[in-house]
Amino acid sequence: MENRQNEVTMDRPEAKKVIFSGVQPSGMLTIGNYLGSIKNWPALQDDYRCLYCVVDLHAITVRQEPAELRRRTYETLALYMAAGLDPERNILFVQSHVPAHAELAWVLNCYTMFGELSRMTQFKDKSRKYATNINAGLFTYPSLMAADILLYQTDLVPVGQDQMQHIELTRDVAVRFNQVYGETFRIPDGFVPKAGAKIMSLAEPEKKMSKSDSNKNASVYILDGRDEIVRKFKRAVTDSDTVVCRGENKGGINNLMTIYAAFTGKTDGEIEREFEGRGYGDFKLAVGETVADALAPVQERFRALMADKGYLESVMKDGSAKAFAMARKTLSKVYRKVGFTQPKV
Ligand code: AQP
Repeated sequence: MENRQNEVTMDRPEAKKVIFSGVQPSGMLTIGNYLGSIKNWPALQDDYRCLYCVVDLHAITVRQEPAELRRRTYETLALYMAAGLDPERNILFVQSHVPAHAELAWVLNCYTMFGELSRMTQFKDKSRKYATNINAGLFTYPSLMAADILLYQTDLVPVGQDQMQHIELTRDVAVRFNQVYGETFRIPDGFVPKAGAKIMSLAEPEKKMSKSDSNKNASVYILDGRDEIVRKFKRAVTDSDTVVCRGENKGGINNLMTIYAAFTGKTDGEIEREFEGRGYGDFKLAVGETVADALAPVQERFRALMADKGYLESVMKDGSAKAFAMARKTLSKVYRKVGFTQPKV
């Protein structure tokens, strides 16, 4: 979908469109995060100006153990690179290293309606899941996400299906701000991958696979060992049918077909033919082995990167300096438009 408004009034000198996305370091990343987001990013690095952020500010909307949050921040950045992102061709950084995210989020909070935030599915889900900690940050999470995106005059936001509602809200807030103050933000489009847009839990296939699921058998983590991966797929909840094909009331098999298709590029028809006359057991084993094979090189690169913390820190530093330079321009423009005075230096 193209934006006429962007085409007409928000031309930028650089030719490449801007892509922004991120992952919360709120747990070990799952194959849901992998298929819905980071696996798709390296293919974009030559044709777009790409920024990928480890969104630690978002992560604390749910209680985190500080030492673990720090470790997961490094791990998430290392996984970005292990999945194929080159820090020379992408801006890779940590959200809290660029204060403009929190600063713009505050301004956008004042242009986002209580009713809009109340309708967000993620807020409703997380309020149920963390009933004793329904904090204001959890509620205003989408305003921070809007700030992340709008700061960089982003054109496209690659995300899993679950985040599309937040992208819609980002667009609404940007349009509202532009209507009041004149053209300030580009209006971004979200886009979801064809395969792997929504990977479901292996234990409860009606629920999304999540890194923070307390049932460790429900999620396959990118860093799970081969045996662990195969074991989890063998235990995956299916149904009483025996034929490998999609169908109503076959949520578990539908999900395994989605995962298998995303890792192999095979169509549903090809998968059905491959497993014709064979039971679910064979299919589950094949999915497990395929996923383990595909993740092995990512895990190897991850381990090498984690062994060099100094290098990861240099990537963070370089990335945040580049991100800051872009973010500062948008933030100054916003501050000027809303009527803030600029300090004299
Ligand atoms: N199950 C999924 N299938 C496909 N894509 C998914 N994503 C998340 N889960 C799936 C995509 O991963 C990116 C990063 O997500 P996030 O860390 O910002 O937060 P999330 O969507 O809330 O992911 P989780 O794993 O469920 O985290 P927790 O448990 O901490 O809430 C996004 O592009 C998302 O769409």
